[in-house]
Amino acid sequence: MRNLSMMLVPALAAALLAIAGSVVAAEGSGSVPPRLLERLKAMDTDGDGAISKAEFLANAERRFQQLDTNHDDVVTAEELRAVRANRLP
Ligand SMILES: [Ca+2]
Repeated sequence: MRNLSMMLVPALAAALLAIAGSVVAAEGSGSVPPRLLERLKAMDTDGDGAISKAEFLANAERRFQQLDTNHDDVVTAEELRAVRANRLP
């Protein structure tokens, strides 16, 4: 469960940014790291400049499916380590 909490931190940060203002507004502030901004833009699938609950949940589902490599509907520490090990620096 501890590892799942680590995964949720970036997702919650993205949700809070979406609630605080639109993606466009965040881009103009200069305070959002470019990588996070790109992730927010990718979540905004309808391109309206904001992340709806449906867009947020769809992104979370995609991320979960990517992490759950054996598709047993559970993400284990081993699966998280494998994903991290395969990331490029
Ligand atoms: Ca949107």
